[in-house]
Amino acid sequence: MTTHAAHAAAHAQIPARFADQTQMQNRLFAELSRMFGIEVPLYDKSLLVNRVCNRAVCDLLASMHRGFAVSDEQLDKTSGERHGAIRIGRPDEYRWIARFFACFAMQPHNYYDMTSVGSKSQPIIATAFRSTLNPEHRVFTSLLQTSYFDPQIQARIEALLAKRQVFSDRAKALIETSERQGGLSSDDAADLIREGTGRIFKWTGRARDHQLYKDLCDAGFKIAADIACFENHHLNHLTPNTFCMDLYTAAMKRCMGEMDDATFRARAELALGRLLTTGDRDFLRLCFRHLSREQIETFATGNATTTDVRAIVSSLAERLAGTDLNLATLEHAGFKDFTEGPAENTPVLLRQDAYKALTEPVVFTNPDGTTTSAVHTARFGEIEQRFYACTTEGRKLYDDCLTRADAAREKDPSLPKKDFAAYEALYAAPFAPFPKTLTGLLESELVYARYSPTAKGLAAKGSTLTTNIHELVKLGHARAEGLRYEDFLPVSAAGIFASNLSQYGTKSTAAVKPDYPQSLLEDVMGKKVVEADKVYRGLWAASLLVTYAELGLLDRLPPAQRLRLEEDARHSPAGHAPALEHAGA
Ligand code: OOG
Ligand code: NI
Repeated sequence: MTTHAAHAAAHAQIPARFADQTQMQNRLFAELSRMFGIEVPLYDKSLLVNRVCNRAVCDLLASMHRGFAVSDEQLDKTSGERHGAIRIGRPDEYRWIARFFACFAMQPHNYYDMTSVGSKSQPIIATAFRSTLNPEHRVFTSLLQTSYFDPQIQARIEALLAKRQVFSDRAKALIETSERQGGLSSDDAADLIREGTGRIFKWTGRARDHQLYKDLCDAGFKIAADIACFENHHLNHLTPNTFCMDLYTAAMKRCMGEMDDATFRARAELALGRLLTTGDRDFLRLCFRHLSREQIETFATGNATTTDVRAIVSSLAERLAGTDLNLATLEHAGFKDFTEGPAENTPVLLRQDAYKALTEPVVFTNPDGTTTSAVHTARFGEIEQRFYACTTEGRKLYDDCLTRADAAREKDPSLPKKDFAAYEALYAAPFAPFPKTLTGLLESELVYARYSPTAKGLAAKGSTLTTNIHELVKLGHARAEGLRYEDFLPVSAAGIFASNLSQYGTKSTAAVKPDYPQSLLEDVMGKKVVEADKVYRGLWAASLLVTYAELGLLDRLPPAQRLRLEEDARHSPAGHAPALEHAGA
């Protein structure tokens, strides 16, 4: 299937007798979150911490923007976004997983070759399943590459993996039904979701072959042990979104007993205080996608001050001191010392942080029928905050800045704990080339936006002559909405594998490390990977063409520029291609 056809299929009209696939997706992730909350009490509590922090952010935003209000119900909905991570052992299992997610309108986006990220490399290739447009949920899905290892280890891993059946016959039948009919009845949809939470993604606390597990871990192949010795594709983590990363991480450290009340208040006042400048209309649009740009423009500017910040932090601090949020009483391995991704003041791509992997009891059944009680450390508690999607130039700049920031951090890894302010300044310095506002980022062409004409622009149609989009925005004839980054970052992901395996990387022990091209994973799935960058660029280009057309400026565009935009717009998801004929071209 071509990328285009894949989009068309993903957005094809589903007949009403079938369950809506987006609703199925929301249901699946709500149920997975419930399942994970029961499996891991610390995760459940971390959701509560996130909720009270997000509420605090909303309270501040409400005093900054008159008319802005988020009900508890809406907050729960907005905070329901999740990304999961699973690790698959066999290619045939991976194909079933791809087919399973397709039932929920989730398609593979981007290819991540984790075997070639330097010293952090893992024997893993991956893609992320998500909806192409407005995704709320994603699953980073890894496939173990046994050819990364020497033939002996490879054979032992494959022999053990060959003995499991993760998908029940019922699950397979439901997936086939969905493919044949083009959807599932609501009863069948509920059954398929139950297959997910009751079996496919469930943590059972049972594993197989303790000798192999030990041999793999001792040899440094912890990721292979995490995959091969278990009975199914248990969730490694299920990550919610925060509106304010630094507020959340401080709150978690406070609740987990790593930070005293005074330090928490200072940290929280700093984080929320920064929102007084950064929490503008663009920020509202980024966090609250149920609000349209037009609705947001009706909000009047409030007069929030640091006094409001202090009051909000004060009641948040009291809430966190509640006995129900005393997470120090739960067994845990602490919170990470620093956040992955761009510096706090640079709103691009995504920032991620986590409480470290928990050590959980596991009972192994051995080949001779005996059992061994042991522990396994892999599942951890990630959090993320998403910002703007970068252009190719933006991404290159990000990668450069990150390399320098990482190097600066590695010179003194204890700095975040010793002197947080000094650490923040050190880490932010390499990101200085990035403008810090959406307008600045767009004018430097480092991020993507979706443009549209304003009423003022339409009224002035014919009188403006510039085709410079930034000029048009300044004149108030067009508006921009930053496109949110919906994917993952290979270097951050490598850091995540590293931190939850407490191991930097896994070296290949094959005679010659094989290459792992994208086509390998596409052959496994029997479908193409959607190139997310082309989609962001397509949405950007299509919106520009419509804007120019509606403002009567299309004919003024230099022909080469117009041709390039039309070329790029072809990758805009189906149903969102510019309707130029109707737009007065
Ligand atoms: C997946 C690591 C990638 C992320 O957020 O980048 C990931 C894993 O640990 O299995 O989840
Ligand atoms: Ni993750």
